[in-house]
Order: sequence, then C-alpha cells, then structure tokens
Amino acid sequence: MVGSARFYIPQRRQQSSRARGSRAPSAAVTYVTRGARRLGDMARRYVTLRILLNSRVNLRVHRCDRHRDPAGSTIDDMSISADSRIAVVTGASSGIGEATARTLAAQGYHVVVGARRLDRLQALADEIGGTALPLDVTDEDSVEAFTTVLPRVDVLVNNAGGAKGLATVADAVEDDWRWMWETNVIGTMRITRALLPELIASGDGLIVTITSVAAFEAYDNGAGYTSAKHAQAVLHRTLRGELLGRPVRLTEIAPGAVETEFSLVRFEGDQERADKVYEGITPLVAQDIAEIVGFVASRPSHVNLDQIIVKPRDQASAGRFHRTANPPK
Ligand code: 8X3
Repeated sequence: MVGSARFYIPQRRQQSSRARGSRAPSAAVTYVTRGARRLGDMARRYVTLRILLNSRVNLRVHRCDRHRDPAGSTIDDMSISADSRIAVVTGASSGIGEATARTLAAQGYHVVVGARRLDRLQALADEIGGTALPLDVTDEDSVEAFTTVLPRVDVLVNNAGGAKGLATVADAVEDDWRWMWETNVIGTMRITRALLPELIASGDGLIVTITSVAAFEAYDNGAGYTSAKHAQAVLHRTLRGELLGRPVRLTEIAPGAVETEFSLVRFEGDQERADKVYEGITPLVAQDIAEIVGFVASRPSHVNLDQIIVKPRDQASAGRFHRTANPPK
C-alpha cells in the first residue's frame, strides 16, 4: 500500500532560462536538457499516478549536491495520502508562515513548508505531519528544486518577504533595496510562475499573497519596502485578471503591525528598536493572519475574497498609532 519513487531532479523548464534572458543553449545542451526534462516529466507523471492509485505514496526525494542542506543530509520523505489537498507555504520557518502552516494542516491540508532555516522548518513539518523543503525564493535554482518535486498544489501562500532598513531615498542603501525587491517581488513571481500549472490543474486552486499596508501607502523612510510591496501586490492583482476563467482564486492579505520577527529583521537584530514598533499598542499576532488565511481557504470555490486589509485597532494607517502606557495584551 506504500509506493516509493526515487528520482533525480532534472531541469524543469527550458523556458525559465529563456525568460531570464540567457543566451541560446548549444545543440548538446539542448539535447541533454530535453532528455532530462522528459525524464522529469515521466517522474512527475509516475508520482501523480501513484497518488491516484495508492492510498498512500511515499516520495523519497534525492537532490543534487547544490540543493542539499549544509549538513549534507538527505531530504525527508513526503508522505501524502491520496485524497490530500496540498498547500504550499513560503517563509514558513517563523511568524505568519509558521502559524499559517499549522492552521491549514488543522484544516486537513498536507502542508509543504519552505524556508531557508531547515532545522526550524523540519520541527514544524514533524509537528503538523507536513513536508519541509529548503527554499530560498531569491535563488532561481532553489525555487526550481522546490517546485519540481511537488506532485500537486491546491493552495499557495506567498508569505516569504520582509523589510531591511528604514532610510530616506536620499540615503537609500542599494543592497537593502535589492534584497527587498528580490525577496518580495521577484521571489513571489518565481514561485507563483512555477506553480501556476499545478494550481490550475488542481481544478480549484488558491493563491494567497501576504502583502502589507505598505502595498497601499507610502511612508517616509520606507520607500524600499513600500515600493517592493506595491510591486508585489500589483503582480498578484494582475494575476486576478490573467487567470479569469481558470479555476484559481486569488486573495491579497495586507496586514499592518504584526508582532513577529519582521522588525527584528528590518533592524538587523536590534531588539530594542524592534520592540519600539509595537510599544504602547496591542499589535496583531501571526495567528490573527493565519486564521484569515484559513477562512479564505475554507470558502466555497465560487467565492473570491480579493483583498483583505487588517490592522490592529490601535493603528489607523501605516504610520499612525494610538499608543498608551499599558495597552491590553
Ligand atoms: C509591515 C507593516 O507598517 O511596518 O508590513 O510597513 S509596516
């Protein structure tokens, strides 16, 4: 009753390198790539078939060296029951992503969690009966390795992202801007583009993108982040039109102040500065957002919640808060 598939992950899509604007491959490279792609397609078809035929399938994933985790260990098994719907959550090693993975697992999804911190990710996957796979959305090879092994995808939660720094445009730090655009914008585009065929093929796909109030507002010292979040949101909103007529719903969730590692990352580990962001208010917590994702995912398939802006009661806009000495916890 348990099937087992072993395969090496080949290059998945030749078109993705074309889209990157790389030079035309030589005949030999084209030949090898086509062969590898055919092998990859056969492996994917085989896995899908096993899922349809067996009550459980056990997928052992072997990855090429550059995708191995630093400890060099093999990637864990992916045990998926035949009737499981699969939800993919990016940036799932903490905060909103972690809480969302728990919520969707409780709703019966087999959740595939992706992030860079594999140790935390694995503990989460063990807890919720999901699958942990390393994922760096800023690395095209990593995205390709991650997406290639998924036998089907019903829900994609684009949560990976974040902010770095708080500087005026006059003092803009290019590396910070680059990181924010790579993570929030290009990363969302990469993973969404790669999983679109599976989401459509599911017959009832859902893409949830976690943007921010920064996708609706501009604020001083925040242009690197607000511009990236605006761009990420436009990418997501564009898909709503492009996918019209296809069985895929799209929901943008735009949170205000959520107390997670967000500010700690933004201020490069400066805890005192990060704490100040939430000082004197009762901020949202990751679970608040996770429950909204769970609500969205549990609506009937003809219901599309397009945009949800969610803020603490103490926050009126991105930069306007009501702060008190002893806010209720
Ligand atoms: C985080 C919200 O207000 O810090 O996405 O930009 S804010």
